[in-house]
Amino acid sequence: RHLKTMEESPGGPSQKKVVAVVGGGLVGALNACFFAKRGFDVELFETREDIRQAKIVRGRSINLALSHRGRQALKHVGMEEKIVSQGIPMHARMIHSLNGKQSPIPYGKKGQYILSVDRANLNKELLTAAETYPNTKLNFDRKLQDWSAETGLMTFVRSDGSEEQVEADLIVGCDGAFSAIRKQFLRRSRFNYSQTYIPHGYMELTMPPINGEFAMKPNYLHIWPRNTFMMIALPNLDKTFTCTLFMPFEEFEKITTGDEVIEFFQKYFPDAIPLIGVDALKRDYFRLPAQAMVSVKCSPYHIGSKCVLMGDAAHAVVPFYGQGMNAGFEDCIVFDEIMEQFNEDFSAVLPEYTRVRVPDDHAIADLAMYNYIEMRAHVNSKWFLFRKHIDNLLHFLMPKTIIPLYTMVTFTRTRYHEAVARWHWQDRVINRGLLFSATGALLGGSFLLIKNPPDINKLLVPAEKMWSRLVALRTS
Ligand code: FAD
Ligand code: EGU
Repeated sequence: RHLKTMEESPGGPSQKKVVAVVGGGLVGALNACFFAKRGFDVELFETREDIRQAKIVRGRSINLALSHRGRQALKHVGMEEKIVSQGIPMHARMIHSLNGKQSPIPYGKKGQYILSVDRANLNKELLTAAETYPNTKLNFDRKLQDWSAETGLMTFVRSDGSEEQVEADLIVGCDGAFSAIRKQFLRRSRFNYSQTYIPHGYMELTMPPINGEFAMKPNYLHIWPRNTFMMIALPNLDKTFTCTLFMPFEEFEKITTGDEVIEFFQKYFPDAIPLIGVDALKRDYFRLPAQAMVSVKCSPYHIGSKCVLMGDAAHAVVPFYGQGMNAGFEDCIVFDEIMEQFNEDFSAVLPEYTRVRVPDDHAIADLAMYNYIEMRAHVNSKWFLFRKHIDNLLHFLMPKTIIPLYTMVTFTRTRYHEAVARWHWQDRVINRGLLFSATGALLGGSFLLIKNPPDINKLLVPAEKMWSRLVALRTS
């Protein structure tokens, strides 16, 4: 089948419209399934060669945490079971302290877990699923160079330098954080756009299996929280772990020799050295430069009834909530629900999509950035454990009133902006509770002290001790 243009498909009553999905990454491939399921003629365009045929795939991050929102989207196109069966459940985080101690903190109740999934595998499965619809065509080696918001005409270039012009009824921009589709939005009036690079970069390192088994406990998201420095490890199906080291670029640049790498790991992640291997660590650290992380917010997400942005093209978030892909997948459900509601009338669907989705995507972008700042500022392993235990305790005491923020984000489809609002509300409830208890304690304590005054010297020493303990908690 060749590419349809407007002239060739006059759009009679039985003629379905042509939807061009630009970008065949995670969100583009999933979106192709959503539109194909609705019966549209779907044309997907992707810069790269077909990753299912490519020998080496070098993309961003090898594995991802898939949670409820992402799973729900997969379920809509009948892909949930397949993907889940190829993922590794992570029931808890495993916090690695500097002294090598490991402490698990469950994500929730017994059945609540997130999954570690292989990005390349997920992408391949979604492309294959899209291709099984007879009304979908995948076009690889097609890089969108430019398009016109006036005519809707897109220009693609191929690796041999040839150009191709394509027209569609709807253009869906799923071409990632540096979206070429978005460029035309930027030229228009009343388009809001912000982009922020954070000072941190990331680098991926591998922990191979030991005697054919995982080097660490597999069903956990392993975390080494060290304030400015942080490492996270997710399990892979081949029994390796992929470790992601997060650190300011200027710190990456300070390390220039293999010995300095080992010295650095000795200081901050000593327990990881034998698991990665001294030689592998020295080699892999210099294999690729550290990668940048960007946060992008914009609005509106659409131009007329012609074009809409989804996934990272609409909202790149920093990876400190494990929600980038999950939010992009949820975009697809939200769009689909609005398509249902407005009878697939693009001129009504697109503005409604912007109206509904922008506040939620902006909320998750803000949350991820907030968590980045919070972790960098003062999250060491003790503080992380302490905070999560407090969260869990309050939830245990008042299960209906206090729900941890990450629970709403990770295990429900509570709209992101509502989760944030609820979180602020809960904070006020907790603070009032604390104020109330403190007032009670103060009044009660004063009463007791007046009744039987203690020896002041006995009190001072414990108070000093308590202070040094609190300081240790914040800084060690
Ligand atoms: P992309 O995956 O970037 O895909 C865009 C596609 O468009 C690519 O295939 C690209 O080749 C193609 N393309 C680009 N330009 C053009 C063009 N001009 N013409 C045609 N095609 C084009 N998210 C989670 O949910 N959980 C996690 O645990 C998680 N961890 C992460 C860890 C790190 C270190 C990073 C950086 C991100 C993480 N994310 C995570 C976020 C996640 O990777 C992204 O949100 C997700 O990949 C977005 O998918 P996408 O399809 O919108 O964009
Ligand atoms: C970062 C990089 C722990 C994969 C945020 C938690 C992440 C992931 C957390 C990466 C953290 C941070 C949450 C999940 C997840 C936690 C979460 C972060 C997956 C608040 C492949 N984060 N990530 N929060 O709660 O909600 O365990 O690269 F260290 S999964 Cl930064 Cl749930």
